[in-house]
Amino acid sequence: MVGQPRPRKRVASRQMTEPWWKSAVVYQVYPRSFADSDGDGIGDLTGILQHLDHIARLGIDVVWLSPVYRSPQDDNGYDISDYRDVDPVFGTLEDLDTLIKAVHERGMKLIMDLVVNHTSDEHPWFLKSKQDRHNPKADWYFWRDPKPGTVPGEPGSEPNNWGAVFEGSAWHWVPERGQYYLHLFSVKQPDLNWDNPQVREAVYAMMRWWLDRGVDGFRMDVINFISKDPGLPDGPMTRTGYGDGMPHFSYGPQIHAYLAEMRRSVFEQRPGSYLTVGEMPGVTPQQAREFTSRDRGQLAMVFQFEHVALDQDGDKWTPRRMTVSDLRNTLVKWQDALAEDGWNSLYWNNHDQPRVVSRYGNDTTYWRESATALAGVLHLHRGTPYVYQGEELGMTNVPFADIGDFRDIESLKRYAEAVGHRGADPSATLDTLRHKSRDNARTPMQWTGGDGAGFSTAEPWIPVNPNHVWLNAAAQLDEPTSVYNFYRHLIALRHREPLIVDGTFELIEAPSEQVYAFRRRLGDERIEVYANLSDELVALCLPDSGEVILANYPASDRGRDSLAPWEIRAYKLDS
Ligand code: TEU
Repeated sequence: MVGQPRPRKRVASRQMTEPWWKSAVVYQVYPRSFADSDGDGIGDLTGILQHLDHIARLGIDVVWLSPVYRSPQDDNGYDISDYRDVDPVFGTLEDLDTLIKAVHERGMKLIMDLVVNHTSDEHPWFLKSKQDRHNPKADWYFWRDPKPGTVPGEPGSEPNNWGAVFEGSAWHWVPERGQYYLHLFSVKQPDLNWDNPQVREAVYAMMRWWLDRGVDGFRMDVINFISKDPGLPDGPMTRTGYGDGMPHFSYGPQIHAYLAEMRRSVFEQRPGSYLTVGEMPGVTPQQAREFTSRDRGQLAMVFQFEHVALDQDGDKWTPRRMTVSDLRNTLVKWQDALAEDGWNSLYWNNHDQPRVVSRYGNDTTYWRESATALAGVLHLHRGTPYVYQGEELGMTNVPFADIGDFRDIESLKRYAEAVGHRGADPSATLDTLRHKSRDNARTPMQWTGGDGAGFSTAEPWIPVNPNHVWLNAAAQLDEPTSVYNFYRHLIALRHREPLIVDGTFELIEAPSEQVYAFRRRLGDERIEVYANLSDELVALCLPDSGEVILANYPASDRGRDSLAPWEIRAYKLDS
């Protein structure tokens, strides 16, 4: 399926004054689940190459590749044992060079995932570090003695009370050293000690090496966790029986210093302009503005989490009803906070989030309408939109049959902890996983309605969603009203209308709680967006002039004084 390279022209005038990434749309590929070229049931780099035209045809500017580095795959590649090589499961370094070249030939850019809060416990740095307390890498990770007066290695002797994201304590005992090491995620993901200048320089050198290889930037995994409060104090107790360390590492004392140093050591030396997006759980609008401000320029943008936490109460396993007002208030707050300075990223989905059409939309009766309405709302905001593989088809959550269908370390640990240790009801626990498991995002990309969804000729590493028989790329490419063509139209619109990139944002007060309406304005032009985010028809007055530039219902069905369930309409008007 590799076609001829298709160099594309871009609006040149504005790009001279703005960084290019402000008018870009990014597509995230999760390589394990995108396309399997060699029939082992696992996606790979050649599979991505073979389907690159799917991404190019959508109008995408940047491909973000989730990790393909050498890795024991404890957390599907977010546990890296060699930053300068490709894991054999995905191919070779040459395959990656070929992919980078093919991406560039199509007028697109490629950014890599940078996972440097932690390495794998199989990384040579860690293997060295754990040997004893005096080796040259002894201080490259967080090593601490057991709590005084306790039995080393026994529960209760951990250096502090922090829990790990993937269950249990954040500390692991290593008899060789007679010490614990810190792992905020799995036990196979030890945290790097960024307070050691050698660690920082090793990371920067690796980043320069990738830029030399031709990559155009980085998505930086939990980059706000790299600076920890010295002393690593206990955190407030949570329902898990462990303390929450977030207050002591999510915005640590050196975070600005380290990101500024990274900017100087890696990016400022070069003539190009790079897309850097920092994944930052817990980041506030004010902090995001500091990280992305024009003056500091530490990062191009950050991924915040507030709008994807509205259906949970504290932790992700405790559900709460999301309301349209919550969603609107959150999105508006972020638009306002970064209006004058800084820049937003815009996303519904990624490899960690359940599918948005199942989560905030209606994936049965109004599947197409809600998938397109949510897409339209997001893409017409100010910021850089991200599309996660399959989102452009309206892919849904997955009816996982039992725990044997899940693969994600987080889901498996959660189940073992809840059912195995706490005696929770297995079927209730499974139900929570069906709603919130990261595996919802990780089932194979649905290319066709055939066996294996066109993803693989072998049995895929994780089951295919049964709805691939009707929900797939082949069924949507030539169907004008498909979710895919709606995304294509949205991306083209952004590239055509400077006001979607640069225009100001303001909320339009709507008569119904279920309607989200907003205005974008630039010079004497404006766009008004009206979206009904509910299953009910709502009455409201819509503009009686202007051009409808976006709609998900046919013209013949559009009323002037109402919006049908999940209807979205955008008007272009002269002020
Ligand atoms: O995720 C960081 C993170 O804190 C969360 O998104 C987390 O994975 C999820 O919400 C748990 O409920 C990043 C990566 O995106 C994720 O895939 C990795 O597992 C994690 O870091 C560790 O590298």
